[in-house]
Amino acid sequence: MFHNNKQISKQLLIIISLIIISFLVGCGAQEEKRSQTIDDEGIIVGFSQIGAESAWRTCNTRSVQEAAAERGVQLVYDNAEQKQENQIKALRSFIAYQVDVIVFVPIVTDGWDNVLQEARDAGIPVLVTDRKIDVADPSLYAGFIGTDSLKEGRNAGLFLLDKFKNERERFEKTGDHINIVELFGTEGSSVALGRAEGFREVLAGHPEFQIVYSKSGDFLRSKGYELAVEFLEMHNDIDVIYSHNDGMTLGAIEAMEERGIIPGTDIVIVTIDAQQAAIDALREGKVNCVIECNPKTGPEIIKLAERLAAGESIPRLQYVHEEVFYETDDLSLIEPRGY
Ligand code: GZL
Ligand code: ZN
Repeated sequence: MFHNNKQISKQLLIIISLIIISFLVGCGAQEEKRSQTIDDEGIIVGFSQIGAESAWRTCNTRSVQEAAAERGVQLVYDNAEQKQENQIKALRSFIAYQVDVIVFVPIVTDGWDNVLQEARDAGIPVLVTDRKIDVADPSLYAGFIGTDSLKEGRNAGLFLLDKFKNERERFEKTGDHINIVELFGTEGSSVALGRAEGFREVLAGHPEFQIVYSKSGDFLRSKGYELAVEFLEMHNDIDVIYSHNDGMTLGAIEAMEERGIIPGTDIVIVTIDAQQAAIDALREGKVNCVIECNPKTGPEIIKLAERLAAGESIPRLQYVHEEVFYETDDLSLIEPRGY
């Protein structure tokens, strides 16, 4: 009897171990299949976008979405509706979801250290795009790709130096300044800070220029209109409007025209982004200089994300190509802008 029992338990042991082995092998195969399907389906990228505050922004979002679709990259997109706390929540959800790469447009420069530390602890590389960040440990993100806002600001200043090159003597005789209004972008954003800094740097050696009004319109057309109503009440001797984006410029033009002020003639206007409506205004003589800020960075961004997902390193700092359009150019040569 005992012998039989022993025999049965031996057979039973063999059967159970066969079941366990087949399960493990199956599971392994299962594991293999799952990683196979991820490879087939492409990498997963968490994309945290600021919002949809301007034509530039919506074009930038479209560019990333289209590039991801073309490359078979799964994009988990979040629109933060202009709130940093929403971006931080989005990054945390990407970490929980274990995306392969995080791509984000930091609305402002500060406040990202903790969440980027969490991404690093989770082993998820981070690509910063469009706007820059200030973090104590720069190794918390892999690199930046975007536009050079300092250069955009300098180009705005250089245009004014040329436009008003004969005004220096008048100023020295009469002390009568060239009065500038600045429509500032989002407070604390690297692009507004860069555009302001580059502009002031170029005008520094030219006391004939003075900035008599500078306020944030948050890159919004509606706020550009409101600020124009205010500064046109406050000043009747404005010579220039320097606007950090076309959206705010278009709002200001509306307020000027309501008051019979001729944009581009009574007041010189320099604006940044180069969305179609600004090029149209340049052609109509309503603005005098349009500085391009290139939103179509999607293909570059996705390629960099794929390199990060493959464990490669990427350039720390990458600027995309940008033009400047002047009233004196042959404006018929400008291609349709697509935003
Ligand atoms: C610039 C980008 C700015 C645009 C605005 O790189 O961050 O934000 O100039 C947009 O139109 O809202
Ligand atoms: Zn000068």
